[in-house]
Amino acid sequence: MGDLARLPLLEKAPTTHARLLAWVEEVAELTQPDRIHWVDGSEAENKKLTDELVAAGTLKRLNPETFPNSFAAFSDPADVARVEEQTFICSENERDAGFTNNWMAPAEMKQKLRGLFAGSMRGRTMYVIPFVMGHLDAEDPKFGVEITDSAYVVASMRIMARIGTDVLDRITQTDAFFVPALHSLGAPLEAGQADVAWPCNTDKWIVHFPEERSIWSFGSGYGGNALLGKKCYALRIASVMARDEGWLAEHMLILKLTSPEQKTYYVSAAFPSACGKTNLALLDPTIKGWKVETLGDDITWMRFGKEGELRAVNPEAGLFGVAPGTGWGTNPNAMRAIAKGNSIFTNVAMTDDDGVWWEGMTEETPAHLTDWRGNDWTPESGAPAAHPNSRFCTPIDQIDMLAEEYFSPEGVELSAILFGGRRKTTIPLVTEARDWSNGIFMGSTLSSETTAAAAGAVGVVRRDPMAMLPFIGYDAGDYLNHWVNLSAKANPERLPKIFLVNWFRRTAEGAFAWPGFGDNARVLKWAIERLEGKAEAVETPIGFVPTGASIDLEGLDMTPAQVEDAVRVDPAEWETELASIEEWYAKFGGSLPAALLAELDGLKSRLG
Ligand code: GTP
Ligand code: SPV
Ligand code: MN
Repeated sequence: MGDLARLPLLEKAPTTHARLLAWVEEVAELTQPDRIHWVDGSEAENKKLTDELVAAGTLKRLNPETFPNSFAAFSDPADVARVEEQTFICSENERDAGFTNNWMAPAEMKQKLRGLFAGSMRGRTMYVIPFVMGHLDAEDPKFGVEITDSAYVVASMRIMARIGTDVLDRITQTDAFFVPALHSLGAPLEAGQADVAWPCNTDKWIVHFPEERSIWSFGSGYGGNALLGKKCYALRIASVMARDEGWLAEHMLILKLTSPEQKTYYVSAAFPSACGKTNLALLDPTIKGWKVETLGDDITWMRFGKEGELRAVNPEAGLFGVAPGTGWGTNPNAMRAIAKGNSIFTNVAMTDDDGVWWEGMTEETPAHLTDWRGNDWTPESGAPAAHPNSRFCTPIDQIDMLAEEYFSPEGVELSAILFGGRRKTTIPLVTEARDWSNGIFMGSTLSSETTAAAAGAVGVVRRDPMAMLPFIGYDAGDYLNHWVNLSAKANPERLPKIFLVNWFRRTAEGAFAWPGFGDNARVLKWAIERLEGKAEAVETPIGFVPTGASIDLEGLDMTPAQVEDAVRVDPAEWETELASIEEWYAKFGGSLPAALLAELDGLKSRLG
């Protein structure tokens, strides 16, 4: 430790890990914080931090009777979502970032970032958060350390990931590799300068160095930009690790389904941001005898096991869910988890008794609220009271229907994978892929209307391969090749069946063609019955869709003819779709796997 005496800030460091100490020292020298705090993850520490955040005006304490130990935060109105335009993959070679990512040469980017981070923590505390994505007892635990100058980030990371002393001790004892994840709000405080409730910078940079496996995030306090264990590590950096190590890091939920015969099935599903993962993961089935439990709602790490089975784990410890649309009617399991407290809400509306509210939470709209911008709000106000991308951040173990397998580092064997998007037309409610390769094709051509989860236009249809468009940490063609090549490790008998779903199709009158939410259990039931060879289907050029009678409609005000409408494959719509898929595939410039090009040819000839 001799050398460290140079830097009094590091004298009390609770680790002897040389690389970690050197990095913390280097960052402190660059960013010039007033203090360094090593986060232990304890309750006492969390209380102190949240008390300080309340005093600073960043957090509002909610009514302890209705929302115990819970807080609301309100962001700068220009810092409400992920910023894809400012997200970079800085691989050594531009080719390795691929056409779906922004790229800049690493040396040039580092220089730019060093300029931005220089002195960026002045007047603030620099927090050092040791964390692990996945289980501490995993065979090969994936460690990270986030340095941040935001206590809101510390409090949120404590919910979303396993953090603190246990993790740091393991990093130290095993001299482990960790991903250095550096975050600054980019809002230094000069002597005497008053702070604001939500410090941030108009200049935002979310940068990944895949070869170095490091992350630099500047200027934003919003979840996906600032909680670096989540999208930056567990998807972008992890997807690169997964490419190199032979596994998959995916934007997927995991659920467990138990049939009336007490058979269990594990299903994962990839939908783009704000397209229904959390809601499906926490599904409350409307059909008798079927039970759903959850394992994860946003990120899944998958690998083929010793017997060629596909195993999945959730690397996260919390939910960072879209608030609007989450209600007692649509998602009671999420509501019950939230009601237990220990949550942080961001950009929701406040009720007059210090509770929170958002569109869709209750059937009745309160007569008066304070909206997410702090203004008086009534139902006549016109604009939504909560921001469309407002979020709840809640510990996953507060979910009553959490499957016990969540706690097992070995993960669960998947029986089915769903790919899904938000499309008003064209894409049927559900389509079963012809086989595994056809399923990968469905994933690779997945499309969805954009949502408020990312800054930019909403409602524009874009291709979003495996719902990973904003999260693939390398070349998208290489990523699809990786999916295809990994299949060689599979036991063909145990490959999951793949389905394409669309809860968002509209009728000619513009209404949702399918009720969604708890009724999605009826689609899951059909999928499971297909695995068991029990349910009927009709072959179409794009795959197998249910017959009107094969979907269980008991207790639902819907006819088999309406189901047929919801799964209709319209030749004119598919002519347009095929052209759009060909345009999409052309962007890969020859780097697509032959198996997927063959799938495209097959689709073309079947469509005639
Ligand atoms: P991220 O956390 O951004 O990755 O989103 P997500 O994929 O987990 O989406 P989430 O489940 O939070 O749903 C997003 C929005 O879609 C919410 O407003 C939901 O109410 C709505 N939604 C979810 N499932 C359904 C459904 O089956 N039908 C309809 N109509 N809307 C749904
Ligand atoms: C998403 O946008 O897909 C999210 C929210 O899950 S964030 O963590 O902000 O990316
Ligand atoms: Mn997500």
